Amino acid sequence: MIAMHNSFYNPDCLFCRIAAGEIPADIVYRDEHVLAFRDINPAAPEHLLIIPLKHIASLNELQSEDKEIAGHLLLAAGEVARRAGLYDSGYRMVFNTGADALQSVFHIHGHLIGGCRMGWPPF
Ligand code: IU
Repeated sequence: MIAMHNSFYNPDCLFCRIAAGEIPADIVYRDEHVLAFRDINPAAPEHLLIIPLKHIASLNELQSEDKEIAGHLLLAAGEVARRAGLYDSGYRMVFNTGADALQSVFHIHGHLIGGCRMGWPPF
């Protein structure tokens, strides 16, 4: 395969590699802008990650030119929740950003969690 080195795909990013099909994942949804797959270490009965196909490290790096991608990611949430059986019972979408939020993978991902009654606040 020809290595792609551009600002869209970062070969050192795990989630870029999942989006490119280089690393397997339990994919539940894909369209032209986003991909959703099950978290490998679920924190709830259902735990999915929705990511943009474009490499954007965190919400802090989101630019106004990414508006369509950002909107698309949120628009996809309802369909991802429906496919995971969470549409009617409810779910939570969280974007851990930076150190205090314990972000560990630096490619934007919305955690879509559900399948149980949750508490609030989360600390
Ligand atoms: P965080 O918000 O950056 O901490 O979330 C990263 C998530 O990515 C976390 O819930 C991990 O379980 C998940 N994950 C994954 O699904 N597959 C992997 O190979 C790795 C992490 I590494």
